[in-house]
Amino acid sequence: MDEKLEAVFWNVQQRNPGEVEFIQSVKEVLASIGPVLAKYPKFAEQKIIERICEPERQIIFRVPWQDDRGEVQINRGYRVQFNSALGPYKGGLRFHPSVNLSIIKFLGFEQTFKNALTGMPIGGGKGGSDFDPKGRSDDEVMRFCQSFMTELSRHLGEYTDVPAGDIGVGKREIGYLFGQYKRISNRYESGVLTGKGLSFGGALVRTEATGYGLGYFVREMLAARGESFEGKTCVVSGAGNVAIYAIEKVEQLGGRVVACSDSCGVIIDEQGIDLPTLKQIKEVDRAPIEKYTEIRKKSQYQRGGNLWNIKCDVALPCATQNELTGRDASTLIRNGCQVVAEGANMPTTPEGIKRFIDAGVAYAPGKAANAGGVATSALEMQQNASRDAWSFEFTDRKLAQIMKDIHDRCLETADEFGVPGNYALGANIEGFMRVAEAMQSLGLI
Ligand code: NDP
Ligand code: 2IT
Repeated sequence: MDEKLEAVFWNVQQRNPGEVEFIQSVKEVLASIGPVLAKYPKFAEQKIIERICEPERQIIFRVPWQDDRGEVQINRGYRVQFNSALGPYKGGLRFHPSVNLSIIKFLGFEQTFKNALTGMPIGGGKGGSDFDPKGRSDDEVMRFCQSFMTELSRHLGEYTDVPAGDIGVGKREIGYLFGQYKRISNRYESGVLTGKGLSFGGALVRTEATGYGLGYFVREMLAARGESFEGKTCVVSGAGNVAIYAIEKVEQLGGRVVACSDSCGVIIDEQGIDLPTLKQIKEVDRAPIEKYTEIRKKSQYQRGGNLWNIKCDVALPCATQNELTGRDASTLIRNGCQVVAEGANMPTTPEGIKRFIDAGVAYAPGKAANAGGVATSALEMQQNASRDAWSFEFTDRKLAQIMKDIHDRCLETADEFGVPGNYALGANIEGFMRVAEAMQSLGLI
């Protein structure tokens, strides 16, 4: 890392003790932008980098609610409004027992650059709670969402901060959250949340967007190597929103997904994952993936198994942060994997990334490869603002074009800075420059 950046990074570590994930994400970006400062020293002036590493606002609040037995439960809510140089804060809400300030800050930091890469007018933010929706009834989830939004609503607005889903937050939760916002504000402000149901201002393709976008991005990565999905074997971690629609798109584009996973285990189906079965189990029944083997008799289940041990050409981590380690990367490389693209945020550890890049594997970071979700959220905001509703095909074409543009910009920027083919550096540099340029124009903010 460049000396000036070392000093900034040291300061970030001192100011945010114990925030392991946040510090990891900052380090990854700062380690990439040395060449930008060499070429454009203006970005080191006025402490732009120091400012980018400090969230504009961090909100932490109590979320009291009552469970079905009448017992009072207390969770902690978060919203980190990271950077609004490019537009209103934009980014999802995560409900998962592992949520803490470090995780929300890393997600908000990443989101800032991701949103910049989309080229759309959205700043970066993230929020959530340590609430665990697993095993909770719909009524409990509703009561939790209502209490969460009762506080959060003070900080939102279509021109201020626009949340969406992430782990543990899908259409059901967004519905309850929107209902409570509407009730408190007495405004039908459609653009205040994205990922809404189609009956109350949602947009076609938003459900599929992150996974589909990932598929389009990988199609471009393969094309850049003179290849296509045809005949390629893929593995996808996770079995949630991102994973399911990544599998769907890979299959549509001619690839075969032979394995996926959830937090309990791995499913291997050599004939290709059967999507109707997977959707029924995870989207409708909200059940463990193990159930898949009851329906697809030739598939196998490995409780606690490691998905990255399965031979593949393309690996798509779509579950959670730091799920793919240096050792997993080595296994994938040894097994001939050529392309890795992140549907999740920061799923590959720093050691894993290093091994992929050193081995010449085409590696795309989440902030580029999974940007289709938030980009389609921005399309939903566009439709809400104009009270319009676009067709699936029209929106999907826009999504595919956005992903191609992000892919091409990453490669062009990597070329410009002398690291051809390095998507990670290309994405970090391009995202950083867009945010930094806007911050510079806006004065000392
Ligand atoms: P979901 O809640 O729909 O699915 C998450 C999946 O990952 C589940 O299958 C879950 O298993 C599995 N998982 C395994 N280990 C963990 C763990 N330790 N913590 C949480 N989940 C785990 O979430 P999404 O598909 O929406 O999100 C997946 C990833 O994609 C996240 O990193 C998210 O930040 C990122 N992302 C999401 C976008 C979106 O639009 N939704 C956009 C861009 C990125 P189980 O079923 O057992 O819970
Ligand atoms: O990580 C992400 O980009 C998301 N969870 C989606 C955010 C959004 O506002 O659509």
